[in-house]
Amino acid sequence: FELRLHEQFDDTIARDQRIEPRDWMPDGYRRTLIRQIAQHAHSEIIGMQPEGEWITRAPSLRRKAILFAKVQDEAGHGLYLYSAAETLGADRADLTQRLIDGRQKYSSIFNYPTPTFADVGVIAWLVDGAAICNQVPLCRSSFGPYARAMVRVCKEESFHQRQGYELLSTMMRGTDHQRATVQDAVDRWWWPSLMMFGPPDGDSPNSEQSMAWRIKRHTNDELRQRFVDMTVPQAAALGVTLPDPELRWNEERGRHDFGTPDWSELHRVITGDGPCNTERVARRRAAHEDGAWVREAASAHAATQAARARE
Ligand code: FAQ
Repeated sequence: FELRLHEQFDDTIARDQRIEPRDWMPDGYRRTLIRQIAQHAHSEIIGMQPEGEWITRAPSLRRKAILFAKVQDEAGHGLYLYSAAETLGADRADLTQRLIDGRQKYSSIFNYPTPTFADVGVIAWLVDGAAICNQVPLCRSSFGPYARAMVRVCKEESFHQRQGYELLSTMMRGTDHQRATVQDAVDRWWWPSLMMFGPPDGDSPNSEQSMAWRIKRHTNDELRQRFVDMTVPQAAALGVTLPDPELRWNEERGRHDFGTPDWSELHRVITGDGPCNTERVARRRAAHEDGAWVREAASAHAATQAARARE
């Protein structure tokens, strides 16, 4: 019987149709999805911190309102993603506990500091830009709830990216100091943004199986290349330099050649030793502990409501 179910699953994948929560699926498929979706959700939630630090210091009410809305969108993305993980049988409280105990990962990119307001613009331009490159193909991911969550997330991230570009183009039309601040931020974020796509294909243990299951649609290196090709003309239009002496157009390939990120840095950041790992997780843990009374009150209220409904 299980063999028949497995055949049905393989057939659904081969016909490029969606697997839904009610459908039978191999344990490995479920585990891989819970891992990726949980890491993705954690990234959105931890990702509120680097930019969130600028909400009280944004230089105008307009910039403050925009930043508030962006950070709030990220909270929303985290919540859709935790809901998608719940459809696979994961428990949200358990996922949060795993994050704050350091047993589950989140994106390396959010372990870098944001010392200037230009970082806010560069995160939106490069980090949201990389997120869009990575996530647009996930709208066709084989698991229905994940793919559908990605549609709205990508739309909102397109707004984020454009506002970042607009912020940076305003600063680039400003003073020499503002231009230098933008360039400095680009220099710091460029390589970490390339690392967001994950290790190189030869070193990516999950890619082959995730591609076969059509969870992932492209390899890490394919998406990294796509991001470079998309970003180079945008950098030129802004008037900033990307800090890679090997970056050049390759006429034959019809793509850009670029240098190799420092993979030992990615490894260090993923394993907890990035510039802000301790601070980010400590802050998430403190927020979780500070919110305990809200969860208790909400559960007590729900229990009272349920008891009333039974009366
Ligand atoms: N950071 O075999 P692979 C955002 C881990 S966007 C940390 O290649 P896979 C929006 C990987 O999980 C950021 N860990 O793995 C936003 C695996 O770990 P495990 C989030 C990384 O899954 C913008 C191991 O290394 N986006 O939040 C990283 O096939 C602005 C081996 O790697 C997503 O999560 C990394 N960079 O490919 C928010 C997108 N790279 O558990 C706020 C969905 C790899 O086996 C502000 N995820 N690892 O020990 C994916 O597309 C994939 O999971 C990849 C990794 C491409 C990230």
